Amino acid sequence: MVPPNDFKVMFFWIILLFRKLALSQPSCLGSGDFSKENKTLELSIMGHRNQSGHWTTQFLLNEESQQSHQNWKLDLKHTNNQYGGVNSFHIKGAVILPPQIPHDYELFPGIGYYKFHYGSKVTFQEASSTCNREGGHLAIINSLQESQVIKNIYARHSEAGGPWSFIGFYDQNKARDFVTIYGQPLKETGFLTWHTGEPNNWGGKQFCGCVIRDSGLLADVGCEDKLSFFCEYDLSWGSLWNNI
Ligand SMILES: [Ca+2]
Repeated sequence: MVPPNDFKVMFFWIILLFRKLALSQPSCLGSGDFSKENKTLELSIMGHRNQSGHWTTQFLLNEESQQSHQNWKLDLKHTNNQYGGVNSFHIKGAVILPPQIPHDYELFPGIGYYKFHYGSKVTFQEASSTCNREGGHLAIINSLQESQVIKNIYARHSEAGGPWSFIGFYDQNKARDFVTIYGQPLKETGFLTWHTGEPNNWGGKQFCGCVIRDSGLLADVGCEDKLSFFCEYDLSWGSLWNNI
């Protein structure tokens, strides 16, 4: 069948195929740590206009891996803009598969899973990498309740843990604008209570974040200091959306 002259069909497709996809850690921390797994991603997009003049764009995402797909999360956002006489329709989406829950993280219902690394002292980057290897991330405090959890865990190991422990925020631009390891301004996390006199940028080189044992409150410390640290396995992983 020959389509009529005014019936134009456009067809295009894109397939993106990644094998042994490397899942990077937050780029804001430099090279970070990489975990490798066999994973295949396919994305196909097809657009056409039918005989009644309706444009249809269909897209299909297929993801295969050995990872469990339980508790996956789908986020879709769309916008419709007009600028300079050009109309644009924009769709942004994310499929989030949480890592396996680390077996040695302690659950505090409604708040999160945590592990306190108090036995060995490492730098901020090493602490972040260790948390990532375990399937978690450096802890981010989002509420007073969560700060109390951190403080209570700390109290169990107060001597071994030392007076300061890294958590997941830092001075991104060395301009006193602290953000989480995911780039969220610290003032938007839901908990921003500094220890008395902090942040003081002692010695002019305190660009990473910590929690203080005795108060459970926040302070700045040197990124190359060697400290204990708190890892967290987030219940929602909702903050990952900010990376899209
Ligand atoms: Ca300080």
